[in-house]
Amino acid sequence: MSTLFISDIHLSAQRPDMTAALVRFLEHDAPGADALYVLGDLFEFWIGDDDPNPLHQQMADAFLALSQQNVPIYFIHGNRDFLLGQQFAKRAGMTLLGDPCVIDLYGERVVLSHGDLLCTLDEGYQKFRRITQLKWLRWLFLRLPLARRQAIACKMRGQSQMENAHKSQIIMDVTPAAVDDTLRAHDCRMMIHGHTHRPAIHDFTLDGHPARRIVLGDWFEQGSVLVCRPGEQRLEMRALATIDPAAHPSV
Ligand code: OKV
Ligand code: MN
Repeated sequence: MSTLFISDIHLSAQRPDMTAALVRFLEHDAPGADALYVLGDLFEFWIGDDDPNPLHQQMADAFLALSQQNVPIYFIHGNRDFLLGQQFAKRAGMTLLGDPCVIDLYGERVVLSHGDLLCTLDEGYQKFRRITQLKWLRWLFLRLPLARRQAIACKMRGQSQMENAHKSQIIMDVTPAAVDDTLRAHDCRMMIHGHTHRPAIHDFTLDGHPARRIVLGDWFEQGSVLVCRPGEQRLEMRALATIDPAAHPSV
């Protein structure tokens, strides 16, 4: 009896080690779970479900195989893969959820989010989000030829990287008041999110009641998985590559 949560894998063709680690997780760790939740930024970028990137098909196959073993898979968009649509979700056997959303986790109300909405001090990012959330602009972007979308997206990523280099850690972390407000608004005492890449379990007090915020980690150095069982939540690590001794003979 366990429910699994992952986020911020940031899959791309540049990191086959992370792709391999996730596929291994989907094949060996996730079967038998009650559910798998992917809380955003599964992919490093996403410019439309019609992108013929072979990595997308590989991941759709891997997720679909898990869903066919009767593990329901839920996906919340991240700030990088917010354009991932119903077409890909269907191919991957995933159900798309809104951000934030509330689930019943073994009898406890838990609010799930990617976490970018909680970073209210990052004005540059929140402006980017407001613009790219505009329905008509998305509609327009998705109707551009793939090569145009690729060029625009590449330029936007380069620009964003330069901006983030000058932002402080505090600006890029969640605002405590936004966490409190979200918990209150959804009548929850527990939240699970990703985005900040600072895996931790934060226990605090909200309106006189014990509250818990669990932050998932990224998969750059090692895999990060939250394993939940009734009344228990554990953040676990997964090695990216198991070293094959045959490939590295000792002298
Ligand atoms: C994702 C981020 C690039 C951050 C563009 C409308 C517009 C969507 C888009 C293009 C970029 C996603 C889809 C990407 C996240 C970046 C840079 C910063 C902070 C438009 C709708 F405006 F051009 F019309 N995009 N891509 N960033 O490359 O995946 O999260 S992306
Ligand atoms: Mn993110």
